[in-house]
Amino acid sequence: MQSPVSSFPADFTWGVATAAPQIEGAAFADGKGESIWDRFARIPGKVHGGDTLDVACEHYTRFREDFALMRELGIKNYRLSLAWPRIFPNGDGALNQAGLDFYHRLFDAMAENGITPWVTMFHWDLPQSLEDRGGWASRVTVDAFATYADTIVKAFAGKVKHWITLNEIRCFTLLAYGFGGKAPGRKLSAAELNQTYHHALLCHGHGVRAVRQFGGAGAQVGLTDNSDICFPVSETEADIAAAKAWYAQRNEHLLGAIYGGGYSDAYLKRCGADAPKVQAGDFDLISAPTDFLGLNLYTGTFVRAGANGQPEELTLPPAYPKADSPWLHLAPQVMYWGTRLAQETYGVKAIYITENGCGYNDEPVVNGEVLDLHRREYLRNHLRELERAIRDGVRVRGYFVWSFMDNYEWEDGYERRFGIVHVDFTTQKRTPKLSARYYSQVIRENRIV
Ligand code: GCO
Repeated sequence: MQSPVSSFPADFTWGVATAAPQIEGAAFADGKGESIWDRFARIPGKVHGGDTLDVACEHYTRFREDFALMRELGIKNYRLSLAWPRIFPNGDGALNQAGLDFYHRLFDAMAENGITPWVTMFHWDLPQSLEDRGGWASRVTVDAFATYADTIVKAFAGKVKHWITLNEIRCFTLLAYGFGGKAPGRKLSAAELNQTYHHALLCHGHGVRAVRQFGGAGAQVGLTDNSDICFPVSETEADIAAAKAWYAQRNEHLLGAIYGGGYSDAYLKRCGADAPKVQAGDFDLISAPTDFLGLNLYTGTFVRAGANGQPEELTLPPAYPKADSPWLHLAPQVMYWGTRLAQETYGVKAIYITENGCGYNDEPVVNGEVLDLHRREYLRNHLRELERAIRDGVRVRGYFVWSFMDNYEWEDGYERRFGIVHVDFTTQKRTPKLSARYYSQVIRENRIV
């Protein structure tokens, strides 16, 4: 029986994603400055096995091989990030031309393989020199980012038309300066932490401004956010209303501020004396229109209408299925609700799933194969929910798998593998997994197979 022709829009963008610090290696080559993750990884106990970014996937020298493999797999869109410390070793001040030259080589090699770059300006690898001057708690970082953004957009405007300003503000602020589990591993006061969010929003605004000023005709720009996502326990009116209320409140300080043109009264009331300090003109920058919203969707929270009419979060039972990443509970409906709530709450013009995938301490290569059926099923089930959202009118324009290849999974080091391509970190041999072959077919047929 012919399977139902479920298909995605004809111009749907299929891609894969990585990030400079997680794959490049060459952590100190050709003038690159130290990043906060280079420093943090060397603090005993912070990263699994003491793994550092020094070698990673050696993408710095193996990028031509990697792009040839992407072409073989039929991948035509690639989300990567630029390493700020490779271009400004101290974050500001002297420019390192060798850093710009490396990324020119990268974009040229992508073009030779028919691959369109989608470039994230910042993916957590803050130059250590800026951290030494206050990091995200200091407005010095905002001024430095403005110059960095101008520099890279001017340099690459002829080769890059799709820009993402920042990757996951929560991860480099709340998790890094609040809980302290990510670099630089600090624990600031509530007021200081709220100020890091504001500085991040300002940098997002500078990224948008730089693309509008120097990006050239047809350039597009947006933020990639790991919004707090929830889904109604049952798809009843009451539970859906509870989910909408929960979602709006939990994202009020980031997406709410950007799309709302400022902090809501409710948020400012909740912050009280710890509210961010805002300067005149800040929100003209922060809330400038963007072309799309990037969403990194992995999992979410179950919410229902509580007895008192307030949203009630439900705690997952210990046996609830999850990947090897302890936070990654398997809930494919995150793709439906994560996109639908964003569109209904903020009216976003277009949505790209800039990351979706699963981390496992994967199986070894056996007879030249890695039968990651768990990852294949994850992709298939999540794409089904994404397709449902599109059918229901959500303006989803593309999807990027996290990740093209196994790489440095931050504090989980190299043990946790998210790639559809296996990397042997001893030999650097790449082996497409079963999930890569599956994804190739999805791209080729533009439908869930
Ligand atoms: C993130 C980052 C990626 C991670 C991936 C798996 O979303 O945390 O963008 O760098 O590696 O999401 O955790």
